[in-house]
Amino acid sequence: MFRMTLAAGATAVALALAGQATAAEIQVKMLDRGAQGVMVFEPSSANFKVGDTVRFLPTNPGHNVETISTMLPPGATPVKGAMNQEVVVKFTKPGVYGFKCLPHWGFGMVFVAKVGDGSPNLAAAQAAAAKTPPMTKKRLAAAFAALK
Ligand SMILES: [Cu+2]
Repeated sequence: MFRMTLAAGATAVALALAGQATAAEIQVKMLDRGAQGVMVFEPSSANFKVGDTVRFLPTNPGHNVETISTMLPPGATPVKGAMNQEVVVKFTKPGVYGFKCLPHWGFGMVFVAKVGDGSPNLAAAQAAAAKTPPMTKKRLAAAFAALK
């Protein structure tokens, strides 16, 4: 019994160390309909560490993903995916990254990534979000609210 407990403890430590060394990937679906309504990225926001990646999956056709120019950390590279294209973005700079589906921007089809504590442009990104069309603004506010 004592030996089993020790082994379980060692496994937990090994897993914790592996978690620190391995960058995480979060998958985001592009959907015609999701839990938040029509034309959504699901999930609509997530927290990342520098070095993590996000993979946008064209689950339903008719969507693309590209960065929102006013919601990008200083020095970060803009991204523009083609329609129905899977896009993988590795976050090399801390800050807030806004993504949109161009055809459904007005519907509020947006995704927000907060990398690290987001501090380089968190305030600027939230100020930019407040100036977007009504449905977009509402979805962006919900996306920010769901972040840690
Ligand atoms: Cu779309």
